[in-house]
Amino acid sequence: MQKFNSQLLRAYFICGSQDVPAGKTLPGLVEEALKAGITAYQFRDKGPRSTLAAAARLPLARQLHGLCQQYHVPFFVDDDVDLAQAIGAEGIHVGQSDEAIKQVVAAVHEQMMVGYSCSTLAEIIQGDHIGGIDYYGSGPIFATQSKDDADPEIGLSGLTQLVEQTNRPIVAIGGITVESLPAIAQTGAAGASVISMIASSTNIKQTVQAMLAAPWNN
Ligand code: TZP
Ligand code: MG
Repeated sequence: MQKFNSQLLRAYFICGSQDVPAGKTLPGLVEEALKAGITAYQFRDKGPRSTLAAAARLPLARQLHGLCQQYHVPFFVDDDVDLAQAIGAEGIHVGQSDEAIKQVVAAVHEQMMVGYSCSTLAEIIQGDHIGGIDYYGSGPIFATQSKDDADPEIGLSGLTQLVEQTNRPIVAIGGITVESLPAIAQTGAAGASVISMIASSTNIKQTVQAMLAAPWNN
């Protein structure tokens, strides 16, 4: 099992079939991001714009996991413990409305790293009482086009409050751009997790370099 280190949150790429621009493939895009130096990848294939057939989910996840292994980058699965266990993923990410966090932690204990979405003080306080969580994902910080049912934006001030509340590392999510990276880092966040900033970038190398260069709290 890979030991969690908050530096792996610095340049965290999330991508599923619904996020791939025309003319690209998910494996092609993930490999570009890996070459550019992302520190973590999350397979998040969901929502009405997913183009992936159910039967294709496992083989595609295996293929993407294999790519990440070549680059020594941890592979997280969003909200699917069975899939994460089937492919031996390095991590699982759980949302507030996904599989119950306590059950997930119990199931994957000592197998993989665990991330948990917490975007309010109450959620963080509840999360802090649960052992075995490695990091929180908090947001959306800004408006996002990538999630149809996104919660209201918490802004930089909301993110700062969450960071001040907990000792666990927080990776920011939602509407993050190259321009907003310094302000995100200034809140004390450990990194940025992004979909469109990388998936739709015209220069993925430069985009990932900007993520790696921000003054993260780790
Ligand atoms: N959860 C909160 S916002 C979001 C998710 C999955 C989407 C982030 O995508 P983008 O393109 O980086 O705003
Ligand atoms: Mg989720």
